[in-house]
Amino acid sequence: MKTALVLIDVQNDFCPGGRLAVPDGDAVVPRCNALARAHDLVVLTADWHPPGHSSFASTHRLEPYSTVTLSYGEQVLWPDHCVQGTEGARFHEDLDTPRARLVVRKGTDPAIDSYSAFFENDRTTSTGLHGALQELQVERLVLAGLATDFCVMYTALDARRLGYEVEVRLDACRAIDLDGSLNAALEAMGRAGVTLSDGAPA
Ligand code: VGL
Ligand code: ZN
Repeated sequence: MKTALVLIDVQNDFCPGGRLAVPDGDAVVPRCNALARAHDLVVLTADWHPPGHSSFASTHRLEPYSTVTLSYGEQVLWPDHCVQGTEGARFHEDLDTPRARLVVRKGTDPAIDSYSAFFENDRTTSTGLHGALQELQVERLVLAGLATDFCVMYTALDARRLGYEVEVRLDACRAIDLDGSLNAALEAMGRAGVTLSDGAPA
């Protein structure tokens, strides 16, 4: 079965010192590099927002981590992060994936956030990744990166819905963990039939 490794949002703003730093986020970098060396097909995703994006608290003059209702439903508001073309939006400088074949940028529509690498948060706007993976005859995905409880989880759940076998390498992920969101994410992924692994031999 053909497998793709998808490395999610290993960007400066999600690492210590970044605008939406995930605790210990940079710990995933060497682990993602090792995974990339072990896979033939590597896909990178990048959160890539225009300035004034609707997921930014500053756009609504509200506090970060509050929520608002947008056209597609409830949306958590974040500090400004991963603004197109900025240093914070670049991949971590130690991410070493020279053979990566596809880069998927998401969250580019000012009005719609996108946690999943497949569909934006309106659940219908496609990023194009599924089509690309289908053309490459990929049936199984290995996921790692940031953050376990947002972009990794939404990508994993959409991938299951689309019919992929999915393994999330928890040792190569780190979480934001807002109000128990990490535990909720692990449960949701388990229920959806995602294999949660830590890289130890089975
Ligand atoms: C992410 C919050 C906002 C993520 C992206 O990559 O998990 N989280 N934008
Ligand atoms: Zn974002």
